[in-house]
Amino acid sequence: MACETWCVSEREAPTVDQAARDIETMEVRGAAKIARHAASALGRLASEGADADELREAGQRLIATRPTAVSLQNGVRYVLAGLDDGPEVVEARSQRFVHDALRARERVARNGARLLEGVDVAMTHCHSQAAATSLIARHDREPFEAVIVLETRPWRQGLITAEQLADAGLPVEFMVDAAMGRALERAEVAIVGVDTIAANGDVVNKIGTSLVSLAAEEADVPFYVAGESFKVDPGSATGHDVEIEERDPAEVLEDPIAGVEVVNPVFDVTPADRIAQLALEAGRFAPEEALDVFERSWGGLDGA
Ligand code: RI2
Repeated sequence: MACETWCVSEREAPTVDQAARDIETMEVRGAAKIARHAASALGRLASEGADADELREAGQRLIATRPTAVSLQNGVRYVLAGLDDGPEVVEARSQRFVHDALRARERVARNGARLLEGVDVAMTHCHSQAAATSLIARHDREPFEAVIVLETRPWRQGLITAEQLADAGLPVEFMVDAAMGRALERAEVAIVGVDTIAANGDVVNKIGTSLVSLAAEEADVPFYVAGESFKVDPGSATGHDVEIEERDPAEVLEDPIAGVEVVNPVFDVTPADRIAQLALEAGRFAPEEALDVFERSWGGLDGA
């Protein structure tokens, strides 16, 4: 399978072991990209003649790599829904998932850009392709005066966003996370991506997102979320039902200090009532509508 179908890099689709390592180490990261990477690996395994048990086991191995982003589970489930029909169908579903996921991302960017119409200064947190491409699409039509990017400890994914936006010609200001209140004295909107949307519309995203939404509420600034609807988890009634991944303390503090326990939760929950609107591939919605959109767009996920 070549890059145009899965588009993580110029390489061939990864083996399951390689994909699992890439995702665990965050070599490949971002909720949508990890889903495409896992789906591609399953497609490759199917093309190599694996049987149903091997494919099921590979799916479990891939899902276990990162527990929070439901996109990963949804991608794997979508592909493996073809198991009873044989490996050719599994391979075809892998290609279809990657294709549809990439098309969804383009549509999210168009809808995200619409949310940002008329805004001079926007702000974002972490690195989300859905949020970044929304900002770029909006800037292409109507240039921003500034886009403020928060650093996003501990991995500093804000740097990836800053570079991506600057490469696309956007005027970027880079600030540490603790400056978010100050940034919101100028920013007219905040827009972020999402790892998981709960059934009630709560959003689980990179640690610090909930604080951004709270600061935005305090500053009377609309808080928007952009993402593909395969990030909806119908099994989580609220965001607090979603498992929050805790990663290696060394990501926060390289040299341990005796008597100090470092805790590294990497996601948090933003309640639906703090989210002005969601940009999904099907349009712009209230957060509570996301479950319906998921069922309409990815209904085959369960049954097939
Ligand atoms: P896209 C990322 O998680 C961030 O939390 C980001 O907002 C979210 O995935 C969605 O990213 P991580 O993999 O799918 O950096 O929009 O932990 O690219």
